[in-house]
Amino acid sequence: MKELILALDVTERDKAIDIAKDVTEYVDRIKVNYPLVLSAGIRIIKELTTFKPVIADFKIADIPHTSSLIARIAFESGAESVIAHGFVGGDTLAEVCKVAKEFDGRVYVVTELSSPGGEEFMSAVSLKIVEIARKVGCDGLIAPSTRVERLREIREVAGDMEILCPGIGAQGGSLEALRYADGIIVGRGIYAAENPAKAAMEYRKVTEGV
Ligand code: OMP
Repeated sequence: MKELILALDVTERDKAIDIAKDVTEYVDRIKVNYPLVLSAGIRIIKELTTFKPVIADFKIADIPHTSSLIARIAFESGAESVIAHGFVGGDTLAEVCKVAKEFDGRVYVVTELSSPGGEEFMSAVSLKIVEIARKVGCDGLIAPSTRVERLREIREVAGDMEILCPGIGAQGGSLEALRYADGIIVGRGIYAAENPAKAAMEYRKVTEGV
C-alpha cells in the first residue's frame, strides 16, 4: 500500500476544514502550502492536525539561517514535516534537518518541479540534488509523476529514501509513478472534484492496490 497525501491548496479556512473532514478516512496526510497559510493563517496547521499529520510545504529556499527559522515556525505550529527546495544546496538542507531533528520531524526535498518549467533548469541538477539530500540526511524527496522516466532515475540514485510524487490529476501525471514512489500528492484531483470524498476514495483504492 502506498501513501495518499491531500494537497489542500484552497484559500478559505472553513472550506479547508470541511474538505479535510470529508476526506480524512481516505488520506494519510495533508499538505499545506502558501495559498492556505497566507489566507487562513499559520494556525490552520494545528487545526488540520486534528484530522491527519500535516506537511508544511513552504518550499524553503533561503540561506541556512533564514531557512532554519522558517522550519522552526512550521514545526512549532504543529507540522510533522517540511518541504525544502534542493537547489539551495547542502548547507541550507543541513540546517533544516537539524531543526527537524529537534522536533522529531521530517524533511522532504524538491528534486525538480513537476511542471514543464522544471525541465528548464532543475532537471539538469536534480540527480545531484538527490545525492546531496541523501548525504545530508534528509528523509525524503519530492519528484515528478509527470516525467516517469526521470522519476525512475531519481529512484535509482535515491536508494531507499522516501519519494512522494505530485502532478497526478490536474497536471497530467501518470499513476505509473507508483512503481517508483512511496506515495502520491493530489490536490485539485480531490479538493476541486464535485465530490472530494468520492475522488479521495478512488485514489485510495489505487494506492491500496499497489
Ligand atoms: P495539484 O496539481 O492540484 O494536484 O497540486 C499539486 C501540489 O503539489 C501543489 O500543492 C504543488 O505545490 C505541489 N507540488 C507540485 O505540484 N510539483 C512539484 O514538483 C512539487 C510540489 C510539492 O512540493 O509538493
